[in-house]
Amino acid sequence: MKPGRSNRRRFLQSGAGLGAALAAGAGLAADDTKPASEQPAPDDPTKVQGRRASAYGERSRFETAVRTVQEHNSLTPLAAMTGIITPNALHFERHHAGVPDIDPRRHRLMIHGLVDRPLMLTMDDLKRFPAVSRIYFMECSGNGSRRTGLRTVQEAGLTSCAEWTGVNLSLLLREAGVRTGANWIVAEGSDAAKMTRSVRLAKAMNDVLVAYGQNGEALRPEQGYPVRMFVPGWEGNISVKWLRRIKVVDAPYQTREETSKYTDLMPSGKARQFTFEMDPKSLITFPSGGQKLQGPGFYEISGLAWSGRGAIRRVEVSTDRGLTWKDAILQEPVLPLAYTRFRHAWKWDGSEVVLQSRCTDEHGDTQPPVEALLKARGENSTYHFNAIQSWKITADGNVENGFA
Ligand SMILES: Nc1nc2c(c(=O)[nH]1)N[C@H]1C(S)=C(S)[C@@H](COP(=O)(O)O)O[C@H]1N2
Ligand SMILES: [Mo]
Repeated sequence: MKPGRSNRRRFLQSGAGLGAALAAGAGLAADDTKPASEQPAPDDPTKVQGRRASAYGERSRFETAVRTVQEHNSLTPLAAMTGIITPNALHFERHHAGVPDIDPRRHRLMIHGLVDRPLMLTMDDLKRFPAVSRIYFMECSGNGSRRTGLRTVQEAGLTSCAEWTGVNLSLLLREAGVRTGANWIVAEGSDAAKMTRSVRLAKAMNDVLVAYGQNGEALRPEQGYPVRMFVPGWEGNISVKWLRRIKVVDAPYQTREETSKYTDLMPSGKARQFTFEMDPKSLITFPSGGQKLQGPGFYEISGLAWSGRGAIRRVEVSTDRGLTWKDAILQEPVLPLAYTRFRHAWKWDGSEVVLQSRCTDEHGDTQPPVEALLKARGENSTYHFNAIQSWKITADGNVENGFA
């Protein structure tokens, strides 16, 4: 028999199972004490007029994935994501002083310092410049730094990927006229944290965006409405939200966020500073911690890979705790500094296994095993944790932290 046919038969069998499940839910009576959103769906949707169009859309009431909200941040539910784009309502958040409430009509972006023509831009001014849209991941440098592994992939959800729209910072800097002697810029936010970070001029002139659009609509307030700086591939902290000022300067400003925070104390006792680029990282999102496999058989292992230095070239998957590795399929598009979705066909034999993924970027940089990373970085550094993650699947199908 052709493999295609046996697959088809298997799908038909599971289809029959699905039908049975639907039938079991059939005949649920409407309950007048509950709002419409809690009523059972009609047994036969072809027999009832659907609801009316709505002014601003919402997902199906049966979809329940949400961000994990913590004190100063929220985590994207990576296991529920399809493809490479994070919907705006589920983009991770990291706020040092909450989400400010900003009226875009009163917001200004000032560009000054070592420039010939200082600028004071309204949002309307900004939107008159030629715009660009590009897809980029973002990751907080503190993401997934639990050295003893993850219980769920959402614990490493301080990362998301979106299409960002705005003006190339290089264009604004050319408009202002950068003077000789300028080597860095300093960007400042208008939240109560007044987040301030220094960026090398070379990067600012290369691919940094002054972004006001996110996945086809205005930035969400959580992501920096009405305008943020977006620094592709670099640690999330540097993408200053609620951007109000860019000063062109000769040297970095040594702000709190680049001295006491966002530096990595190494075993030598010296700290690494300005560790801007995010290292290559991958996460298997299915199967992942907290999920349960319904018995042996075919599964598509799937996950996300990214690198702050360029495009992902290869993702390997191991189903035997790193003894052997196989190349996963990279789902198009494979874009630089964006998520790459990988997929790997796998047949689970029902025995206890440990799944791992390892990505390599276009420069040949790859992910280290946890032990190697800890040896190199020591005990005091927690940022930029990109070690290989492990998921253990127990014989009864439970997916757990595979750290050993
Ligand atoms: N003004 C301002 N910008 C900021 C922050 C902040 O608290 N204030 N947090 C930073 C950090 S630590 C990260 S990881 C990213 C998070 O961006 P997001 O909330 O859009 O995911 O924004 C950065 N930009
Ligand atoms: Mo961050």
